[in-house]
Amino acid sequence: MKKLLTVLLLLSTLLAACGRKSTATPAGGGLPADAAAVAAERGLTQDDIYAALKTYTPSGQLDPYIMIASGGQSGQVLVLGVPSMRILKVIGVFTPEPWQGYGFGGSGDKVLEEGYVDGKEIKWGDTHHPGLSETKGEYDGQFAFINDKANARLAVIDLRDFDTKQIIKNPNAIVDHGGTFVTPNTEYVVEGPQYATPIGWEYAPLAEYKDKYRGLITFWAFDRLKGRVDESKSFQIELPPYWQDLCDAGKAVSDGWVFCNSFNTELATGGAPDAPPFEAGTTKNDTDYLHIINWKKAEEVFQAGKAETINGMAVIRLQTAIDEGLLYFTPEPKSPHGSDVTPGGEYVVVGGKLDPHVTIYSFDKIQKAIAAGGFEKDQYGVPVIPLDQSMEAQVELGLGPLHTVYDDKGYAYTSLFLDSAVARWTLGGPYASKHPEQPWTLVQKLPVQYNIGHIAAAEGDTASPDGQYVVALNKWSIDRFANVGPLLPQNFQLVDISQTGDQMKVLYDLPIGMAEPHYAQIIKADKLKPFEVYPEVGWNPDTMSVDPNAVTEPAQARVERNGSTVEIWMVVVRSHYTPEIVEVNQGDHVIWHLTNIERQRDATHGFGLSGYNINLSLEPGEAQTVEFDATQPGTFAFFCTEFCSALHLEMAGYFLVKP
Ligand code: K7E
Ligand code: CUA
Repeated sequence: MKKLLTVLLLLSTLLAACGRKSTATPAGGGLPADAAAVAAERGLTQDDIYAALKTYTPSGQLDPYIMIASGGQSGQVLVLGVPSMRILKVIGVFTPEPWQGYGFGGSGDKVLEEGYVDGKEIKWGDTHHPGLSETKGEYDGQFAFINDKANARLAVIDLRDFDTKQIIKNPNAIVDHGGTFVTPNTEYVVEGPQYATPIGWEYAPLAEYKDKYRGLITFWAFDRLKGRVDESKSFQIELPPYWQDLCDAGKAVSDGWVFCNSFNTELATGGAPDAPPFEAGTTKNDTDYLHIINWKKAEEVFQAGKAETINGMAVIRLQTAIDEGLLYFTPEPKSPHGSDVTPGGEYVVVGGKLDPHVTIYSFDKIQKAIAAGGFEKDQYGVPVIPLDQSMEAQVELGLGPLHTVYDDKGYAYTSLFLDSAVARWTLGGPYASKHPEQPWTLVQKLPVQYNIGHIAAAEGDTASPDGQYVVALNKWSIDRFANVGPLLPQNFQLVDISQTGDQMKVLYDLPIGMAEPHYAQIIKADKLKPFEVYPEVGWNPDTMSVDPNAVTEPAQARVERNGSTVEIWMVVVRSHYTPEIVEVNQGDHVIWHLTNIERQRDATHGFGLSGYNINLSLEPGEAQTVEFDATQPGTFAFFCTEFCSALHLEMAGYFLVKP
């Protein structure tokens, strides 16, 4: 509040100096007269004015943070500015996206085809957890990854052009969840499982659940130079058919390890009314198992050839994982969700949907317990570390704790789904000196609107979180926005965490009216170095190099016929396509190369071809190739779909297909 008053004081002094009258009013408390009048007229409180000042971003001013958010059932990824909460981009990932011309004839088609399941097109995805690439545990701004829970797929987005470059279908899983997250140097992008199926999802009756169904965690090796996952260097670990849920990678002291919560250690198979329904069957036990996985050792085991190849993918069998000491369990209460490693890697925090506590595990204690050995085993033979040997603390927060993120002040923030609140609580150990409160205690519960799922913090999953903002990703919005029918938007709420103690405040509501996002990561904007225009004319965004078929000036544009193949080299620049008229015979095979030779920022042209489902976005410098058979005879128009100039409507041509 002190800061606010200083700002307001400064404002009124400035305005007074300009010869304008400034009168304090109860609503505005030192606001200049006209601003105070607006505040009074709109019924704004001091808190509202504070929130406005914290989020208002004047035209042309840029946000200090960029949020990469899941796009849920749209299969896409959202890019937002923080704190303005302006949506900057929607990236087509698992589904075609017309604005970017993604999936309508250009290079995006190839990427989407990589995501086909058994050769069949999948028309949707359900993105859950974006993961930014890291170097030494810090976001490096190079790549973003995201999973498709619905079909067990993973996508790679290159942050040089915010374009999806690769989709991988997991050959052994049909559904996933606990991904994506990266190891501290992005050695691996990890995809955790969810609903167990037989490996390769072949048919097996539920009566054989215990023997045939399995969980499967995948370590996708990432080749940074190529900007692609290298499947030949990737491996999986077979897990018991407990429903593994959320995972996180260890860092610093716990680098080399991965932690996944799970539920359904009951091995429930549903089937009400003859058997308990899933929601009862999977919550019978008071505890499930936190999975503690040694990925560095698993990598050695894989490289030593101790994995089996299943559907072309290396799988470390469960028995091998046990024998080699790759997998340990420790109990976690109750109906767990979330698994979040602290910035220094010392602790793992797990929420329990049906337990009012978060449970904090000590990596150090876990290591000591593993060294001492002598554990009981679970029914599959996996060693179980007793809770009193792994747990550091429990903090009672309230109802429905799910996910936890961190800041720079030694606080943790946990989403409380049932309480609809963000809980701020204190970390202990090396973090205790950073805050004035007792370690491991609840500091504040801030109501949010409503039913918060994930929570995201500025630089929150790094070794050094920032601590200005968290964003509550609320599942319900109920009364927050104008009624637009029974399907309501989600609500992203920006929360100010810049002050210590119980001073968290909700600053801003952003309705998300296109799907239910799950998770987001927030990166410092200056870590991103995207292209302003493609670096050279003729740039192929797939190979990230100049395309051999690019043409750089209108003189090179041409049409060549070779038998029944017609090849076109087209130049695209304001406000003209060269050539403007293309005539082929019905049945000809058409290969159409287009190059946007513009060098000015924002000078994007589209290329829409009526009747042929072809639609490209050609950003400055970009080259694309479309290939198709001219099966439909007739007269077709192609035209620019971006209003690029005063003569944009004239940027058009005819495609004539002679019967
Ligand atoms: Cu990360 Cu929504 Cu997939 Cu929790 S899940 S809320
Ligand atoms: Cu080019 Cu409109």
